[in-house]
Amino acid sequence: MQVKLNLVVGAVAALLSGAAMSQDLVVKIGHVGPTSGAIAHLGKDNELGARLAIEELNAKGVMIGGKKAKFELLAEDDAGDPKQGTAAAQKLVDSKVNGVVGHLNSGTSIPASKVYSDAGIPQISPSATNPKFTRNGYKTTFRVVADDVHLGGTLGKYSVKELHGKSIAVIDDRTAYGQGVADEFEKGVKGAGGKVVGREFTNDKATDFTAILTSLKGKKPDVVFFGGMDAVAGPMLRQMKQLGIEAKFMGGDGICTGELPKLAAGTMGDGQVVCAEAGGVEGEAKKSMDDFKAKFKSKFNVDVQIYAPYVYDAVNVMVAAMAKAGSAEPAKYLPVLAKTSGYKGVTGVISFDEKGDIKNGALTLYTYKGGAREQLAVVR
Ligand code: ABU
Repeated sequence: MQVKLNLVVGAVAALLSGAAMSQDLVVKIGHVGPTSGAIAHLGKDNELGARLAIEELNAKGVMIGGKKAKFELLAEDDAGDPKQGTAAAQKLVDSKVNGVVGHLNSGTSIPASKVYSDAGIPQISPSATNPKFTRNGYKTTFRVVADDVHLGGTLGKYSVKELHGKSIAVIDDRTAYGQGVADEFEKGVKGAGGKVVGREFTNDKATDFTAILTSLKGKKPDVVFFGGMDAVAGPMLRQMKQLGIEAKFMGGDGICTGELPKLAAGTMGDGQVVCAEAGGVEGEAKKSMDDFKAKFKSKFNVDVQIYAPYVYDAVNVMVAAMAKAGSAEPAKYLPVLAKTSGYKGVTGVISFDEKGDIKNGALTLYTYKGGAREQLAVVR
């Protein structure tokens, strides 16, 4: 008798748990960044931002259309390479993801945006800053950071007005990001009445800059701007020191990372480097960013490099739109995502304009002292 009763109880419990499971809604969020290669430290930083958001959302329990959502992260590595970027995008589309956060680089985010657009899948980049990313007319494309027109232009003006640069040299790595931000920097310099005395280029895998630095040294630059990433900027700083080039060194968000002092192997002078993150918070809003960084460190035992908080916000903005739309189906929540307005994230307030760009995006200017990044100013 007791055995029969146990069987019945077990069967009912199994049925109930099966019913509960069938009520759950599995929501797949794709993430893509370079988790291998020279800037793997930045790709991993971004991916951890996504992991943290997903873990918290699952722990909190989010209801979408009356069902409890179970979020799954599908993380892909594009190695910062445009071809691998589109392959990773297609893989995520084939896996029927509900949305994508990424990619990290402009050079991968731009070609991948067509793949997502063709599939009708929303994509939010947390860090791609080339303006072209949101200018292809795709309704699925969003970003939560300021673009290189703002970033490069502001740094160009800063080099003339604040650093009092008289002879400014520009180098870029010929990527979509590096060349684009360097072009905007140059426009900013000229707009502020400054003079660009030389322009050189390298590539994003180069390690020896002796020839271009020697050529620029002859022009006696007091500021050198580099459009590219920290993995190239670090060795470039080392070689500037070896060649006795005493200039200030500037760059965009690609060099403005926690890793830069290590990559430069102690050759950066205090205050020598000035760079900008394509976002930022000030005043009371700074606490949420600081709290995020402390939580990130305690969970993963590593410091935020730069864009993990923006990835975290991008995932949460996407999920907020799903919850509001009552559906994780891309076609249903996309119009709600596009209307995102006044979302309070750890990186500040997020509202999208008609192109999918963040409205009123901020920049944070930094320098480095004693091997640590130090905030100079937040500008809009
Ligand atoms: N924004 C700097 C790094 C990513 C990119 O735009 O390529």
